[in-house]
Amino acid sequence: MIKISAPKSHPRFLSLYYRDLLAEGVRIGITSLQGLTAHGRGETFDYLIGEKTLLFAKSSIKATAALLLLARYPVLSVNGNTAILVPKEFIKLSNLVGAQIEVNIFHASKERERKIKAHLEKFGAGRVLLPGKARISGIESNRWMISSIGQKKADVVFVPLEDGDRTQALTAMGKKVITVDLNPLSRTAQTATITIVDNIVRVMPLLIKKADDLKNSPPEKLLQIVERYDNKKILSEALNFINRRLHILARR
Ligand code: PTJ
Repeated sequence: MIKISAPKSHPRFLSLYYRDLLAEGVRIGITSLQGLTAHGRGETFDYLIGEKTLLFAKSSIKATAALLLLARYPVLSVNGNTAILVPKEFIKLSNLVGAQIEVNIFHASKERERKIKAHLEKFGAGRVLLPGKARISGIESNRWMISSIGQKKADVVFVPLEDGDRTQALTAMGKKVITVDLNPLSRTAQTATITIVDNIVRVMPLLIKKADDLKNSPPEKLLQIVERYDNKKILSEALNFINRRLHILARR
């Protein structure tokens, strides 16, 4: 049972709730301590976009749903933050699009990997892959270790909440990479095939709904959605939105 420190009537209740959830994640050995600071970075950008799912994020969510449905072998990569924030949603999405779930963490800990796997299984996950002997070439962080029946085989990899070295390396291996990152300037946001600039807790239910809506669409329609999508344009829309919003707020 998570101990929530704020009353439900508090104007920032949701924000406090997710902080408590992450603190609980650290307490039960799922989330890294660094995950708390990463969340703080995300919160800053969430303030800048007004804590809403904006049109540019909706376009990315639609393209993500289409790409995951088209994928031959999609893999959803889970870390210590996403495991505690959206475990049920990860499982639902993996079932809907027929994707593998693979644990892949930056701050090395075999024990935390096992705990993340067990946590997802507790929520009903069928198969959760752990990093194995396969590797992502070109990176030196702990994330280089991957499963030979997970990311190694994947054509599309979903890697939310990371600002790092993996996206470019996966792209160099010929894979398409999707991320969720509130910071449109992060390395991962800038180099992914699709970047959803929004909070993961708002994204996952919308992504599940969109994948469900599109799941019986003909492949030509899904392909058209993916081909029309332009990530550079989406990132500049996000930055322009923040820029305009700050100008308006500063003039008040
Ligand atoms: O469990 P581990 O060891 O894999 O560690 C996970 C973290 C998240 C600590 C690790 O991947 C990391 O250090 O990530 P970064 O480099 O801080 O990048 C995380 C990115 O996600 C940042 O650009 C944040 O702005 C963004 N972010 C944080 N919280 C959210 C978010 N984006 C969307 N929704 C959030 N809730």
